[in-house]
Amino acid sequence: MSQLYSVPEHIKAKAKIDNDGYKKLYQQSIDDPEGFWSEHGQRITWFTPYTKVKNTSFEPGKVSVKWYKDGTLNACYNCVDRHLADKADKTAIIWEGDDPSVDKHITYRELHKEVSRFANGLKKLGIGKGDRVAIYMPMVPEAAYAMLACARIGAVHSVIFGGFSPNAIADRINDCQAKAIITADEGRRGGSTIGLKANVDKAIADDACPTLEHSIVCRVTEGDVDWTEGRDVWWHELVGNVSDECQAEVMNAEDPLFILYTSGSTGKPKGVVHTTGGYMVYASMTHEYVFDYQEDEVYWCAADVGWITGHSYIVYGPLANGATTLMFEGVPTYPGVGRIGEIVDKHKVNILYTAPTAIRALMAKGDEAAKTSTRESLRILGSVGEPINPEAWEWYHRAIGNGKCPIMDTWWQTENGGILITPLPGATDLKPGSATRPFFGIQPALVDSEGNIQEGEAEGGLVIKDSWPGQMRTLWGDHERFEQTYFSTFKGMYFSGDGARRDADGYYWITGRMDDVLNVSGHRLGTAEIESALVAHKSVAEAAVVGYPHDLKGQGIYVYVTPVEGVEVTDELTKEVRNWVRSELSPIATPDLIHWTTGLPKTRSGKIMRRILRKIAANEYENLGDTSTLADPSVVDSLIENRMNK
Ligand code: 6R9
Repeated sequence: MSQLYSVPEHIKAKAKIDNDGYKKLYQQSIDDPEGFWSEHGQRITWFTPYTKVKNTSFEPGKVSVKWYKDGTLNACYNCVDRHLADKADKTAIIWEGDDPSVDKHITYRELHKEVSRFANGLKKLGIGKGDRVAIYMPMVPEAAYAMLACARIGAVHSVIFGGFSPNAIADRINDCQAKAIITADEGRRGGSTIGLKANVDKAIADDACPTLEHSIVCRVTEGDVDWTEGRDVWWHELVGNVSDECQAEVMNAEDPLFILYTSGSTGKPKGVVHTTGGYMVYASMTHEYVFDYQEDEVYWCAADVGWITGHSYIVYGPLANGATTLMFEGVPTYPGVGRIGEIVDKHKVNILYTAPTAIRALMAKGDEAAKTSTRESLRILGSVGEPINPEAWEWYHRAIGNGKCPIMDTWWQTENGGILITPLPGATDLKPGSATRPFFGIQPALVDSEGNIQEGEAEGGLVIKDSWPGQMRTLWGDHERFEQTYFSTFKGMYFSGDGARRDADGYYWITGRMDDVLNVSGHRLGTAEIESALVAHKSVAEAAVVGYPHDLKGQGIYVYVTPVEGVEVTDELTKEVRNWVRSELSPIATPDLIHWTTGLPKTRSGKIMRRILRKIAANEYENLGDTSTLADPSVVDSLIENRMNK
């Protein structure tokens, strides 16, 4: 039995919701979703009020998700303009540079000016409502300005994580037919620079992205860049002589706000589409309640804007709530392992939301990470991205939170728009490793392989039985794949792809992905994507990729490859293949272990038996299951014999 951490008195005293409050509101949200979301939709400022609230169906063949469908609003207006009346001089964004001596405070008034100017700049280039704009930026305030400026003029942004390589950039631009990309000369991270514009140049060279007309470049490091006249334009020149005023476009609640690509179990990344009204309601409401955000607190989500966590909990949620949100350019371990705590002390951070992978990296250094700071300002901690193991949870609680800050272990996905399963600071007693209970309006269930709902204490596939406002609406340009991916495994329910267990108290424990998706340091990667990068190498004939338990990364990438006939396998080649994946896809997809083999375990119909490969990678040789259907069972023995060491 793990220890139970009850709600600390000092948290309870201030909290917006206690346990009775949670139970009452939750019940109301399930008994009367229409009434509940009609009331809470009011937290957003609407240009035209909605009369419709929930129009959703999970019915096979007719999956459709619409919320507030006759309301109109603008997401940027909600994040910026509506705070000018009473919070113009409040800090909206605290930006902390990679270099610890550099930071910047941006007020809501300044944010309004910067965003409006850039929005006018975009308009000058002929970008408008409905156009898609890719954003490939480092963690600088301009990344947030760019997102908000798109939202202001009704353009649909698609942020591409700054760690992706040229091929991945090109795929994403082409899938959504982006008209422009916003990038920077270079980004800074952990004391080094990354040539972002150079990556974009490579991605779009030779007319590889035919829809792309403009590349807008923000000057960040002043590093040298190549320049293509007519296509490339400097951000600062674009906004050189534009007005500070830009009317926010009137958008329908169901107009797309952004597309964000994420990995699935098949090769091609999926363009997850989020729309405006429901997303804003859900992002802002979860931000307020999950972190018990109180006026004048400093809130820091240490994610990257390239991921959904950055969208919902650095930009849209906190800014919609008029909060002060901290944006950090660097990494938790630079210049030293104490950086997170130092930033907390420097800016008096009250709420810190980060990922287990960062926590484990600091924990690996003993208590070094806590030595250079007091972190006395901290009140609430958060965790997201992967299961947090109880040891890391306890360490985070003790060493970072000084034993007094409750940890919100938040489970959710790109597809969900916002947090689905989570404690609330003033309401939930905590169990290390459990994401605990559903947020308002969320009906999780556990199903067996036939889709039968399991009651009470149980384990199974984690599904959500009904819609919530922040849910994705479709996959860009492929509604059929959307239905197929999320609603066909268990008919009439949204299937998350994760497995979970529910204990006797009704608490949920996420057990991890049930499909071919890896979670490496909190980054989602499809094994198929890595495999297609591998087989694109001239010496690789066939590849199979699986995850294995990794102390720091959560999951490591274990690669089985067969060489092309006649190719000699050398250390040099292994290195080359590893670097190839880095540059073809992304450094985050770098294989940890590369296992050359002359054969892969296949069924007689030619399917690779990944179940076996996963077991071998995890060093679990007993219980390999039935290998009798293999075309050549001897392959397994040879794989075991040559298993790569950790
Ligand atoms: C927000 C985000 C989603 C996948 C998800 C699950 C894993 C996220 C978790 C968690 C256990 C948590 N995941 N939070 N697992 N406990 N608190 O991370 O979105 O990048 O789409 O990843 O991450 O496996 O399915 P995304």
